[in-house]
Amino acid sequence: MSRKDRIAEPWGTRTPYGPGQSWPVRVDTHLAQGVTPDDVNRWVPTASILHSNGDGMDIAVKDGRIVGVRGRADDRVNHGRLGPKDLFGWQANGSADRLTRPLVREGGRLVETDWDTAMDRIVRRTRELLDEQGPSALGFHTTGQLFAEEYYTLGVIAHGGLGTNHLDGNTRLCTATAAAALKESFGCDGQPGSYTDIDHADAIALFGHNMAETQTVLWMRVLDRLAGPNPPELVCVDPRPTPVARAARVHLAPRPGTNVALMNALLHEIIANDWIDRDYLDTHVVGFDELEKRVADYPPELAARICDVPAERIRAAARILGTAERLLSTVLQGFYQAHQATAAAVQVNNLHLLRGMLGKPGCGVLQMNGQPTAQNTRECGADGDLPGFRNWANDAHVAELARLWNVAPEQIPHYAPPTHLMQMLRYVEEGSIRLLWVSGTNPAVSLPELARVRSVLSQQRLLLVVQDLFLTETAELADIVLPAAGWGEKTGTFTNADRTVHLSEKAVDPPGQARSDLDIFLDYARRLELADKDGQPLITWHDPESAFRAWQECSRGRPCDYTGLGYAKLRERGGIQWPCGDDSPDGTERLYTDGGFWSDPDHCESYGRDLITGAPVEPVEYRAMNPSGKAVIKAAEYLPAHEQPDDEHPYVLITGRTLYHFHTRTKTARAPQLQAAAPEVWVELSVDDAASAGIREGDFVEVRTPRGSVRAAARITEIRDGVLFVPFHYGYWDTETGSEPGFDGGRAANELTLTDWDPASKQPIFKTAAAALRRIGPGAGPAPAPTVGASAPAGPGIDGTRGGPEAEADENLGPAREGNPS
Ligand SMILES: Nc1nc2c(c(=O)[nH]1)N[C@H]1C(S)=C(S)[C@@H](COP(=O)(O)OP(=O)(O)OC[C@H]3O[C@@H](n4cnc5c(=O)[nH]c(N)nc54)[C@H](O)[C@@H]3O)O[C@H]1N2
Ligand SMILES: Nc1nc2c(c(=O)[nH]1)N[C@H]1C(S)=C(S)[C@@H](COP(=O)(O)OP(=O)(O)OC[C@H]3O[C@@H](n4cnc5c(=O)[nH]c(N)nc54)[C@H](O)[C@@H]3O)O[C@H]1N2
Ligand SMILES: [Mo]
Repeated sequence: MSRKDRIAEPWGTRTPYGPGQSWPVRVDTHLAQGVTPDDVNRWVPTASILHSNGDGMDIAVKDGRIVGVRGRADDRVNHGRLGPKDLFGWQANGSADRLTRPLVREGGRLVETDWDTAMDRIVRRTRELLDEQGPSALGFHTTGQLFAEEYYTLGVIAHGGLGTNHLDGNTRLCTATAAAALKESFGCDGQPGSYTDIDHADAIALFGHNMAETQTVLWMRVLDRLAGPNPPELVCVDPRPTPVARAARVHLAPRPGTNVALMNALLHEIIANDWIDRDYLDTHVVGFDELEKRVADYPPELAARICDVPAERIRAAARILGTAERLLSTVLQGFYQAHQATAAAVQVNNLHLLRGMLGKPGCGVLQMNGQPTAQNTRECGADGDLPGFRNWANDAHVAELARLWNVAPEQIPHYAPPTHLMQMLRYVEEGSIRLLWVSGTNPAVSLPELARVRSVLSQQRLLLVVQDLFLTETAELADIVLPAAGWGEKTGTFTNADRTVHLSEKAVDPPGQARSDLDIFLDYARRLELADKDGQPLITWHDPESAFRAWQECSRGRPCDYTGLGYAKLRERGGIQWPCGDDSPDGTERLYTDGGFWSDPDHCESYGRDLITGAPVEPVEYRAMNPSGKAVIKAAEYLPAHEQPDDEHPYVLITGRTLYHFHTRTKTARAPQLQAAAPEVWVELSVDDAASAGIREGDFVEVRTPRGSVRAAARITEIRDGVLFVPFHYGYWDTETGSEPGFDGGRAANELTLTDWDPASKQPIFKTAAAALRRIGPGAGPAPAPTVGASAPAGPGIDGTRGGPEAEADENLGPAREGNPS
């Protein structure tokens, strides 16, 4: 057993291992000051909720309160480890400023009320709008942070009960592109690979993914391989000096927004050197010829000019990707939050198809998720898809759902793809959506172009319902605020990025009158008397387990088959990967092991889209292109980002994350160790840019775009020249001004970002905008940015980020065993 300051050392102690060996166990525990393991009354199983990794953990309960957490040694995902956000973030549950009663707006102010009053107002307005305008007046904006049971219930209410097409999640901002890219290439959502591919890979490529800071436990697995015998070679594609970039054999730091040009050059090299698996392509894939023609136009020298990366380095990366025997790739927001998001992400799938590297140990693609339960938002049909990965454009799929729900097929909107979030916002702006119900997300900080978002959400004619744990910036704009129970206070299941399903059990009661999201949605359906076509209640379940059973039934025979899972099995066995049905009672480690895909025209989730225009492919067209259900290679030309730097706005602005905070900080700012590690917003810029602008470390600066401005302290790093980075975690709830910027400028990165999205996935572009930078004056010492991670200062002389005794966690290394060389 050892104790470590896990703010200063986020990844903890190394436990090296070699290829094909099993990852050694290390159990991480953090308990509140003064609490010992003997004091703990119960350990309640769950999984981590502050990223998509799905680390198995137990919540320590003492006297009805959460007092700490411990990783689960036997969990397939983390083998006992936890990251800093999970070790400390649970403290937010017990925060004194949790919402405990419903609030309604009276005379301009939010005042406390009871559940009947709040729910009756929502139900009355719903009825009025249905009568006056029909279901298109109702919109739902949900999240990637509830449980499967809750999404499924919301999906049935919206699609089957109300008949509105306007249901989407913040997953649109997050992993819409992951889903879109998987659908384009394999006909269906669902990660081909598994985290265990890290144990086998001899090369790992991370495309726009700062795994070290955003999936700390998965990065521990990579670090342990790097510290062991025969380590894998890493390729990193990221304009910032992330820990991934520092650990990489080859780091490509492209100009933001140029991923497609870079990918095309990498594929050009792979084809030119004949590093391709012709048998695999002939048997299992369509579309190779088009790709070959397309990438012929992208020699490394061309990409080198577009991306401003040395051609030799592109060749070096291509050699690793092209000659690896077991290649694992991961893709995340550096690719997804861009103007050619799907086009770029699909090229990573193409790389694996070219090399026949799918469905074998070490050969996976992880089109990553970000949020803990984003996979469920997508599966359960709460994000702009129909549940069970059903195809809205396939009448047989809609009929199947109609049978399951006992409603008429016409009741389920399928005249067009479900409305994407940015379009919903437009409908609110124009006044056709009059009731917007926001659950588990904070759009007044997380959506692009916040000045517009605030004005859209605060319109008089809109009834805005916000269901949250805290009075967020969005809740402050609401007409009705519903207090929700969170993780640890309710039971349900959720699925991580490698398809591992965990049961998360209720450990403690929610505060005050807060209720689970499931109970709130069920109550709404009951009060509205939503009925099936025989006049019976549409919703036939009443609690988490019965909701899960209904969802299992919906998933039957579909790629995400849950029928072999159940609460009892999940309790007994911990995390299990779907599909899990009659043929696969133990779950499924890797998809597509036999080169068979779910892309058959009758079976597939989507017929795909044109990557450049986003236009949906017609069913007949798809049938002609892919009659026998093979994987699909789609090529794309590079197009420049829409907003380019000019004299007035000479920098490219990108936004993203730091290790210590989660999103809009509603949880992590309420955990003292995490908040202290990254207390205020900052802006990163390069050594040369700082020198030419006369800016020194810690100076107070203003970043401005045509949308707005942010004021922050400058952190000088090894980021590439011409690029500014602002973390998007800092809104206004913990400032004097509340929901809006102060008189001297903003703090939220999204004051700066633009209203624009990828044509295929409709995911907004958070990672390219043209910006100006101006020095305002000296700061009070170095910027408040962590020294750990991508925000590490370029020069010496700045104290390292530490947590001190309060941030210590126990690390219990498992017994040395085979596979553990130390
Ligand atoms: N600590 C922490 N962890 C989290 C979260 C969190 O808020 N905090 N959120 C979770 C969620 S929901 C998500 S979606 C994930 C996101 O996880 P990541 O995608 O890893 O995080 P980001 O910081 O948004 O972006 C990743 C990288 O993209 C790079 N990038 C920017 N522009 C470009 C470009 O044009 N090309 C390339 N190749 N790279 C570019 C940035 O420099 C950045 O390092 O993290 C999850 N985990
Ligand atoms: N500029 C910029 N903007 C971005 C990004 C970026 O990289 N740059 N990333 C985007 C991405 S990937 C994401 S995922 C989004 C995240 O953006 P948001 O979803 O807006 O951010 P969160 O802070 O996670 O908001 C979740 C809310 O749900 C509440 N909550 C937590 N658990 C529960 C629960 O069980 N029930 C209910 N009802 N509420 C709950 C929390 O208190 C919080 O207010 O931001 C996006 N916006
Ligand atoms: Mo996300």
